[in-house]
Amino acid sequence: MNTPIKYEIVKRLFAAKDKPISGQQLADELQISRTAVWKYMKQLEEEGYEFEATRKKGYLLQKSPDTLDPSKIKALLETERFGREIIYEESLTSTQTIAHQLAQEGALDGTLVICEEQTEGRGRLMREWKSQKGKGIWMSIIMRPDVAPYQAPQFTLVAAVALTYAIFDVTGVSPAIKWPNDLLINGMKCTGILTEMQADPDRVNAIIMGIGINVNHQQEDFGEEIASIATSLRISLGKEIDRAALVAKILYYMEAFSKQYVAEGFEKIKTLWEKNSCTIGNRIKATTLRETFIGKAVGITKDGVLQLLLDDGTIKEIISADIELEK
Ligand code: BT5
Repeated sequence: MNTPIKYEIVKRLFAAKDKPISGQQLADELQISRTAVWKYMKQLEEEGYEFEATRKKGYLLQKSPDTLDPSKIKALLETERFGREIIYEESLTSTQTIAHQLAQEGALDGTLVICEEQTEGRGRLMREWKSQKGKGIWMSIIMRPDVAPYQAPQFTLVAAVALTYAIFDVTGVSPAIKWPNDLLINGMKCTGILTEMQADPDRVNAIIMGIGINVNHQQEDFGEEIASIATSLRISLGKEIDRAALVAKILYYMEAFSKQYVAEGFEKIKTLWEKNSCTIGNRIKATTLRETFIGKAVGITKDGVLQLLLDDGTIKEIISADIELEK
């Protein structure tokens, strides 16, 4: 699908950030007349875009409507493969469930499944993930890296690093990574990651990378169940965020960091992860399916396993758990 010209204009306005672009430059680059540019700008204004337009300097983007229109996401992409195929629906049960089906049917590496609302969004261990309509980013990426099944869990940490970078680029907010799969702002959860896979004994066929981000929620949008633990990017930033621009950046960093992980191993990701983590260095309680351990989180291994220094001086390696800060 070719990108509609209006989104080619949006792409250039986003890329220009706070520098205006002249109508003549847009006309030249897109090989259309000045009048055509003007007509597209009117069309965009009708859709909710706002520009500051000065005769001498040109157009400066002031506000863009918060839509997840796949043409808009595609216009903002800086990737080779990720997001080149997009399945977008108003409402889905869970983007994970749909992505699993599509992966089984042979969907390409980088295929994105995204929606405005999930009716059966889920977290780990089949916990519920609240996915309110039009407020967040509820998406799954089908990835087909050439790795063995034991390397799949590290993709949760790859995603955590990628998301931290993307969120910072688009909003200036720096979330902290809580091992293994949460991003927090001021101790409250704004993002959850769910990594699942389809594999043969020695080879991964697909990783289904589920990402849920509370983006434009206001405090009253969170129901009673999660009001005391959840936050959004908007609450932190104090203004609305363009979700399509954030999705495009996430795809960019996900592609870049997973490529780096596959080509060079986990070491660099591990360093970035530890730098942005709020887990390492703290005394925590880790609850696994069977037991509870208390100790100081001293690091992660090259496989992404959490190392806990217990009070008896031994190191306990935790593969999977829920963790809480311990006073
Ligand atoms: C997670 O699980 O944090 C992974 C969440 C992954 C969600 C995405 S959305 C797109 C894709 N499609 C899906 O169906 N899922 C993925 P976990 O660590 O188990 O945390 C779940 C817990 O987080 C719940 O038990 C609640 O306490 C809390 N929670 C639920 N919804 C939340 C929200 N919107 N914001 C913050 N916390 C929430």
